[in-house]
Amino acid sequence: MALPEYKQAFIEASVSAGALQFGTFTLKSKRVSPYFFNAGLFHRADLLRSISAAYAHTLKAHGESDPSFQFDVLFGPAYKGIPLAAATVDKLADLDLGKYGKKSYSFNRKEAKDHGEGGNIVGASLKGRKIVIVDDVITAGTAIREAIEIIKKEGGDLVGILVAFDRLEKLPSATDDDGTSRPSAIGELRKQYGIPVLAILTLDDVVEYLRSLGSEDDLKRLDEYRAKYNASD
Ligand code: OMP
Repeated sequence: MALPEYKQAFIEASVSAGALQFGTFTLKSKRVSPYFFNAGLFHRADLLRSISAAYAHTLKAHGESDPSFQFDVLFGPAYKGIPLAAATVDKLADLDLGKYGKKSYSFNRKEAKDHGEGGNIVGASLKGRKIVIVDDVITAGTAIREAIEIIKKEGGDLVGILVAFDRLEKLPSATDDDGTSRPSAIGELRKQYGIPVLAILTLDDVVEYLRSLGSEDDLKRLDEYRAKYNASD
């Protein structure tokens, strides 16, 4: 099946930005991965525009498939989520000003502030509002769970999660690379919170891309990694 145009454009932008890298990388979860997705590299204007367009189209498409899905605020966890949430809300307004023109973004401070406006949230207040988290990557789900805690503490109503890249990996455990199958980080979030967890790209898209390039070595290393960490659902 052909990929939607925005997805194809996003894969091409990821490659051109060098955001999709192959090699040996130690992840936050201590897993040693043969690839890494670095959303921090979308800093050039044309690349930022391509990632924000892909986020915005993903959200819009979900809203069209489920008209009951409504949100007020895109929350970008510090630091990497901050420009992503701001650029995405701007892009949504470009897509449909009537529908998205009054949506907001906000983010957390990493350090508490006790002067000026005070508080740990910059941008829209989360209290009583419907919130979508916009972040870069989900591996074991730790970063997203931290963001969820912030939203809870601020009295926000979490209605969805949107990431650029879902690595389709399983939840962490004490013996993380024991090869046993466990549920996916994203699947558990969906189940636990009963909300949509949306991704522009997943590992499956990368595998497809490598196949189209005929990169057998990278594919083999990815297969070995998947045998250890891929989720069972
Ligand atoms: P978890 O907290 O394990 O879900 O890891 C997600 C975070 O790891 C992301 O917010 C990134 O900071 C970082 N990361 C990437 O940016 N790209 C990757 O391909 C993998 C990771 C990672 O360390 O797992």
